[in-house]
Amino acid sequence: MCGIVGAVAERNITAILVEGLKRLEYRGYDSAGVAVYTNDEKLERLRRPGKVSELEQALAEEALVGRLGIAHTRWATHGAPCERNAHPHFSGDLAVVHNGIIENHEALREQLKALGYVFTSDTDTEVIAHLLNHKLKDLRDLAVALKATVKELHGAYGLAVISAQQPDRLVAARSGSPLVIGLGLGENFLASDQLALRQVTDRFMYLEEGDIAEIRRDSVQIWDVAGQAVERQTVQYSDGAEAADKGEFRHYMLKEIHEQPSVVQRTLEGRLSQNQVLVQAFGPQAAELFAKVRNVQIVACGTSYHAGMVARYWLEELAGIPCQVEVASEFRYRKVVVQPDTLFVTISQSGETADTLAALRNAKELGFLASLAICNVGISSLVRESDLTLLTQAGREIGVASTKAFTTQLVGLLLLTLSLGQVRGSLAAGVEATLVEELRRLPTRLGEALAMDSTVEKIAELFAEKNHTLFLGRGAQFPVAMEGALKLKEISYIHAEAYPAGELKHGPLALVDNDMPVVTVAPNNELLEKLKSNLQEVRARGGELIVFADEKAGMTNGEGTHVVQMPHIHDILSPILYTVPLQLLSYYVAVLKGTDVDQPRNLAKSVTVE
Ligand code: HGA
Repeated sequence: MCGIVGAVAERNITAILVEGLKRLEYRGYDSAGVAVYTNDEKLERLRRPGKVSELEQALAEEALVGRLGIAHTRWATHGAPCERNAHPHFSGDLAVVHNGIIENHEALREQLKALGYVFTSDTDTEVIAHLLNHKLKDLRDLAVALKATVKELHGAYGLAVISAQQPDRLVAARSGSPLVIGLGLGENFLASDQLALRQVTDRFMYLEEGDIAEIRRDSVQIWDVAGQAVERQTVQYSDGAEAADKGEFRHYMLKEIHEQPSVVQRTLEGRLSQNQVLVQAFGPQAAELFAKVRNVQIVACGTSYHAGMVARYWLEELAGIPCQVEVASEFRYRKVVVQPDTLFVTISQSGETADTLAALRNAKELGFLASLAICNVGISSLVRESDLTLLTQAGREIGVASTKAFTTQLVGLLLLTLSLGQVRGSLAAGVEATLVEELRRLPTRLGEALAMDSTVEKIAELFAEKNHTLFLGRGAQFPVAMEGALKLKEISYIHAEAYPAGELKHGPLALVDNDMPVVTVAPNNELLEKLKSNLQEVRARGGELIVFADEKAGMTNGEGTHVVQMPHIHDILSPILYTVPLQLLSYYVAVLKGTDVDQPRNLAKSVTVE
């Protein structure tokens, strides 16, 4: 996703802007640009496709020196990645950088053309520049004109604007795409992520949804969505409060489990409109390609494979698209028959997973319609080599056992499902709007699930002396059970197996006795009654049950049955929520067993060998 950096100061700000862009490089981008109000009192810009280092090289040859500027790394959604489409976009003597998607850009473009504006890019962003320019003619003040402009924008945006007419300020607007103001002494900054500004300040003010800000060298003024002047709290970071710090947590894994509400929120940012998923979030070609998709083939390894298995239930149920999921190490060596118009989807945290990458390379020879990577690292091989990308925003994951990467992958896959359903017209009316609303509430639900931390810690004691465990789930909870079993194996070294609950009597029931705890996830769906019968089968054989059940499922503690009540959630999103207690369970069992939680034996974080 793209990055924004801005500065208003007494000193030359170009190097600060470039350094800020470099710090955002890890998010992935395809071009970079900077606009500066120079000491010659002119608004000038430089843009380059490719890396920030290429922009830096261009600046070394053609210096832009000034005290006010904005800069951007673009990840194209509208228009190819090239210099002409790179930000900043100009209209007269104002410059705009934008993160997000303007859905009504076509209608606005027509209106603005009729007013005589000439477009020089294919981006949705350029309409913002011209619309603002138009509003400024009457309204004169940059912040006032920006307020009027955003009223006409549908979609998601984080915006930064400068103008040669008012060169003492930069103005910004946030809706669906984050922005933070960095506070300095006699200078102030703006960025889409505070990481970009850590070299110049440790004091930050986060803009809230709908906020407009006017940032001058020695003042910051903010108006909320209703146009009221507001104060936003200043947050000070002490040194060492970086992502690579465990903070208050004993292990990275626990910290990363607890980060899930915020990283899920970040993964959604800029990708939802009022009631729809913004399809272009997958890339400029996404809408056109998605319209042709008739099948989906997902290929991944380990935890990412489990995410793919959940997605299969979603894609077939919601989008009506047949979907196959396979582990990459099998897929790459198999003679595969490819159905016409199949989208090839890879999932990988690092984007360097050797088997997944090899499968993608093979797939290019096999006649797939297009390839899509769901990945956490924007500069990875998988992203570079795929036609379309959705970057999860999990941030750096240090614990070897994946947690926040998994839940953000699930969010990405649900966005994919809704996008495919939307473009192909196969989603039932109202379903997308409901699920978009539920996705917005998901970070809060995840917070509620995390509040059960100490309950799960107690339950973990049941496992301390055990050597084997069964995980059961039905429907989309079956892959969740698989992921729960994998987590327990990875970090506690307890043997764990996952089964679809209906398979119990076809074999694994023979293993059940009072030495084999059985873990089950039980959302309140149409499979609940069937699941309850399966649990009776376990109890009848003396098996101890640990059930994570919807608060409305009517399940209570009994002899040998430990029920943990989960907050109620829409059935489609339940795999994401029910993952959390299983992560906590494996974590606390591992702590009790005294294993090396963050670096379990024999495992590596990024599996770059076959
Ligand atoms: N829609 C704009 C900005 C894209 C963006 O936010 N990417 O993450 C464009 O295509 O230029």
